[in-house]
Amino acid sequence: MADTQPGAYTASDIQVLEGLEAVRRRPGMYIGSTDVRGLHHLILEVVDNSVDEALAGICTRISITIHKDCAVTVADNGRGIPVEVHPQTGKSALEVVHTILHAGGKFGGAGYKVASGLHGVGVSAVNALCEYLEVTVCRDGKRYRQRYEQGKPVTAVEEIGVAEATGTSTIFRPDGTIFKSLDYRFDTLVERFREMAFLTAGLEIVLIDERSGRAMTFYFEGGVTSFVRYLNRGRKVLHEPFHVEKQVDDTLVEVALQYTDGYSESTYAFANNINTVDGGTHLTGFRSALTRTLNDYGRKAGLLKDSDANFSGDDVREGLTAVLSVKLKEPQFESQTKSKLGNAEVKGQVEAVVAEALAAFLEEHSRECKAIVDKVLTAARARQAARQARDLVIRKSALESLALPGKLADCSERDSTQAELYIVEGDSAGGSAKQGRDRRFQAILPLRGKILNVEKSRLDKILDSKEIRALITALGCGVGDAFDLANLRYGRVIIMTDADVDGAHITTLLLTFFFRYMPMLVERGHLFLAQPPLYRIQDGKQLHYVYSDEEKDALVRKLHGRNLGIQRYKGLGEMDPEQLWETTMDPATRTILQVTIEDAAAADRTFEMLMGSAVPPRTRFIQSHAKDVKNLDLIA
Ligand code: 0RA
Repeated sequence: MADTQPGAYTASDIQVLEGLEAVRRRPGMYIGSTDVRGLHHLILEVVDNSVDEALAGICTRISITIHKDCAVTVADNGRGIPVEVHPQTGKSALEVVHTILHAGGKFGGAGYKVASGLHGVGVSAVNALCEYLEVTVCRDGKRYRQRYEQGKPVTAVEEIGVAEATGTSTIFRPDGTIFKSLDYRFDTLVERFREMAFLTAGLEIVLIDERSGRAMTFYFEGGVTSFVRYLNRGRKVLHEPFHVEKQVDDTLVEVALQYTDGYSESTYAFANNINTVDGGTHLTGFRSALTRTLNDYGRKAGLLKDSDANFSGDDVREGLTAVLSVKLKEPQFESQTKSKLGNAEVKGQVEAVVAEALAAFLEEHSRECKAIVDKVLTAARARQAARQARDLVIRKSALESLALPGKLADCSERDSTQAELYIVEGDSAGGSAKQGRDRRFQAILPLRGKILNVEKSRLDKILDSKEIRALITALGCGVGDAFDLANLRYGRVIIMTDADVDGAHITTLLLTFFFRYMPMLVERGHLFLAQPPLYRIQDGKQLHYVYSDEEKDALVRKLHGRNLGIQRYKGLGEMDPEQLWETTMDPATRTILQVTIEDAAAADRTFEMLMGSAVPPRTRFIQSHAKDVKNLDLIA
C-alpha cells in the first residue's frame, strides 16, 4: 500500500477515482445544486476549513480573492495542511484530504469543526468539481505545492522553496461544464463573511473582488456583541449589550443581547458558525432562560405584582435583538436543510449559562434593567389588549359569518387556489378594477388612503384601523397568533397601486403589514405586486403598453419617424376598465411580481429602517435609494 511511485496503480487509487467520479456525476448530492448557490458553496467549503483553523485559535487572517476569470484564491495564516505521508494510504496527508471523500475529519484532532455542519462535504468534493485546484502549503520552513485537475492529482506534492511563515493558500476554478454560471455575487459573500467574522472574534476576513475592484475587510474584536450592535444600528437601544461566554463540558456557549424600543424580535442562533434558521435545542434553552430570569427578577423587584400573570415568551422577546452561538464537538443537525440543532444536552447547558449570567447582569445594572422590565411589562399589557381586540374581531366576524367588508367585490369562485384578490389603491381605481375584472375568479378590495403605519403600532392599534380590518376579514385567515393559512380565501393576493411615490408608499405599508402579521402568506408565495404600464404609445391604429422608461425609449427609437401619441399614466384611475384588464389583470397578458423574502434579516431591517422611529438612518436610506425606489431589494 505504501507505493507512491508514479504509475503504480493501487486499490486505493481506484477508490479515489470512483469517489471523485461519483461527485462529478451527482454534484447536487454533495453541494446541494449546480446553480449559483452550489457555486458559492465551493468557496464557503474551502473557507470553512480555514475558519476551523481559526477556531482552534491559530489562524488570525483569511483572505478570499475572486479573480477576473472567476478562479478564487483562499489563503490563511494557519499551521498549513500537513504534508507528511499518511500511514494508511502511503500518500501525503495533503493529497488525501483533497482526493478522498470525507477524509478531512481524520486530521486536526479535537477542535470544533465547522465542516461537520451544513457544508462539511470536504475539500475533496470541491476539488472534484473544479477545472483545476492548486494548493500551496507553508510549513516547517518550506513551501509545498500540489495541483489537481477535475480532482485528480496532476503533480506530486512538490517542495518548491522556503517559507518563513506558515499557512495554506488554495486557488481553484470551478468546472464550467458542471456549473451553470461562474458568476459569484459579491454581496452574498459579503453577508456570509461578515457573519463569520462576527462569530469568531479577532479573526480578520478580507474579501477582494478583482472583477470590480471592490474589497472589504471584516474584523470584530467584540464578536457576537459587535454583531448585536450591528443589528441594532439605527435602532433606539435601552441599554448596553449583555454578553456571556462560557464553556460547559464540551459546549462553548456565547450570547449577546440588547433590547430596543421596537416591537419585533431579531434573534440569530448559530451552531458551529452555521446559521440554524430553524432553531433547535440551543434556542429553546436560551428562550426558557430569558423568560424565567425576567419573571424571577420582575417578582423579586416588585415590578410584577402577585395578581399579575407571568410574562410570556412573546412578552420578553418584544424589542429583543440577540445572537446566540454555540460550539460543540459533535453537532447533530435535524431537518432536511440541516438548519436545526438536535443535541439534547445543549438545551440545559445554554439555559444554565444564560440564566446565571443574566440574573447577575440584572442585579448589577438595576437602572438599565428597569427599562427592560418596563418594556416587557408594557408588552404584556399590550398583548392582553390585543388579544381582547382580536377576539372581538373574530367574534364579530363569526357572528356575522357573511360579514365580508362592504367594499369587497367578491368573486364567485369558491376554490381558493383559483381565486385572486386585488387590493387596489383608491375608490376610483377600485371602480375601474371592479368593472374590468373577470368576476368569476377575481375579487377587488379598494383601500382608501394610507393604511396605518404598522411598524410603529401594536396589534391592538392596528386592528382599530377599518381598512386593515376589512383586509383581514376579506382574506379570512385571521392575524398574528391566530393566523391560519388554511382559511385563506384567495390563493393570489395582488397589490395594485399607482406607479408613483404614494403608490410605492402604500405598497411598502402593505408589505410591512403582511411581513409582520401574516409572514406565512409571503413565505408560501401568495403575495404579488401588479405591474400596471407606465405609458401608452399609440402608433396609428396600433396601441403599445410599456412598463418602464427604458422600454419606452427603446420603442420610440424603433418607431422613429412615426407620428406617435405617448400618454404617461399617472394613476390606475386614468385607465378605462378594458385597458386595466388588458394590461394589468388578464392572466394571459399581465405580469405580476411574486413577493419573496429573500433574506429575512435584510427585509426586517429595511422595513424597520423605513418605518421605525429612528429618523436619521431613514433619511439616509431614502436619499441613497431615491433614484431607484422601484428596486427595493426585498422584492424579487
Ligand atoms: C489539521 C492539522 C493541522 C493543520 C490543519 C489541519 C489545517 C487545515 C487547513 C485547511 C485550510 N487551512 C488549514 N490550515 C490547517 C496542523 C497540525 C500541526 O501542525 O500540528
